[in-house]
Amino acid sequence: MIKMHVFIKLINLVLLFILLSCESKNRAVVELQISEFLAINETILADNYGEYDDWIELINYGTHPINIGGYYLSDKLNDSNPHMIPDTFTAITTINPNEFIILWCDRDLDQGPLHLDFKLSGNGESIILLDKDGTTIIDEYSFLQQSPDISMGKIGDDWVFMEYPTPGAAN
Ligand SMILES: [Ca+2]
Ligand SMILES: [Ca+2]
Repeated sequence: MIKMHVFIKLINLVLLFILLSCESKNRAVVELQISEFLAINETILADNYGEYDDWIELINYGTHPINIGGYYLSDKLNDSNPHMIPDTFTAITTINPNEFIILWCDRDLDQGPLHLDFKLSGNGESIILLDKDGTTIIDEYSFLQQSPDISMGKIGDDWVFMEYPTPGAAN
């Protein structure tokens, strides 16, 4: 009788272990988030070519460096041809824990690996960050009409307008 009791406990433990392993697999995420963007940039920040182009800020909220080379971004849901960040510029495309990276939405692909093949519409659209398979969504945000030099940033779980944008720094 006691042996059976121990056996059942053991089975329960095994089942719990299997359940927990499955759950952690389902929850596996890339610890990247879209943290801020500016769709109408007039005077806030210029790129490496002195151009006030639209920008997106990503944060690595994990505890390890993440190379965003090989990940995809798009301004459309279900984009069959999203833009892949080049994966041969590790030093430029790696974000350290709790740090940020600025991606330029300017279609100036000859200006470096942090320049994307789309611009942001001030009338509103979406920003989608995709995993290396080009289809799994890591993060996304759809926005409405924007104003010049006022960014939108994520504070906690909320997206808010930011009169004082903070590209490359915490919101
Ligand atoms: Ca540019
Ligand atoms: Ca920021």
